[in-house]
Amino acid sequence: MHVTNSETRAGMKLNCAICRGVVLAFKMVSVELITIGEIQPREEHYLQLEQGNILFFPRTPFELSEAERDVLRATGLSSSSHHKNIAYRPAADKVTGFDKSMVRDPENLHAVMRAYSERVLTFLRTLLPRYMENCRIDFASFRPQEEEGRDLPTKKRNDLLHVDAFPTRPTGGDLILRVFTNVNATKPRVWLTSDPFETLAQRYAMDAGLAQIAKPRLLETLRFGTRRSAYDRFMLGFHDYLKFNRDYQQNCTKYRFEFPPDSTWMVFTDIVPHAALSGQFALEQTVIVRRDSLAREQHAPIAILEALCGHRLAQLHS
Ligand SMILES: O=C(O)CCC(=O)C(=O)O
Ligand SMILES: [Fe+2]
Repeated sequence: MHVTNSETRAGMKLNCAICRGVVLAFKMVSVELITIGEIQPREEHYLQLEQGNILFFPRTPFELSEAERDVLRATGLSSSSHHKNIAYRPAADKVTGFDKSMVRDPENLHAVMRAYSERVLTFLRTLLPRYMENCRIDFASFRPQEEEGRDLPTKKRNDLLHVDAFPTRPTGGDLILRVFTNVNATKPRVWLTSDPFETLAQRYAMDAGLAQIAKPRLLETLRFGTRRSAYDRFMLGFHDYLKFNRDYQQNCTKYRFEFPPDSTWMVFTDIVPHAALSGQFALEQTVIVRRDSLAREQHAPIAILEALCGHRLAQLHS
């Protein structure tokens, strides 16, 4: 069964704060939840994701037992911790970012995070095989803190709209696909999103310094080394630019989504501006998707930026 979006809205009490979308000269752009009932690779799943929609599974489509969820819900982050989340690194099979005094059973936590990571990846290989063929497997994370009222510096705040860019893992123009699962027993995870990257870039990329970054200078090469492409420098700056931009935060079009307990959703978090307003206990796995695996390469943020500034911003990974 493939459920349409209007059914999604009725079925999950979807809450849209401002659902008008933005009327561009030629098209309407808005972020939608696309509810998936059937786990089969379909062309439209790729296209929906690349157009800036969220693939939504009302029930988590892979195993995650109550006992495993209990292990997670018994895990905290110390308030003094400088880590935002607990991370799992699949390549090293290591969990980092937790305070031993807060975790009753580190071995169990490790086992649950490894199992989550493996199950998400197996599931993605079935649902989106073309993306997975040449992808890079990034970290998984567990988010044990209540998002509402967190006291974080502006750059690290989750409740401000942003597109993702990782300071320690530049993508070189490839895309950040993230899968989230709400393991809270009773509370939804509440997100705001806004119109996708193309609309955002047309409005703000030049103001955020795209033209200057597109022509790298010697000083910047020395500062960042040659590993960080112009694209990655722009995206890192753009993440902060958006969080500090009052006009954007206050006036952009906003869509509010409530992801209920036991739901799973996936989204390109560098295409879709997002903010987590409230919710506690979410799991997440990140995959870096090569831009030449997309159904339409012109959907990649790098292609949108290159068209805007007229310069190459990174070489394709070999
Ligand atoms: O934890 C969430 O729901 C999303 C937070 C976020 O935007 C991020 O980790 O980049
Ligand atoms: Fe984010």
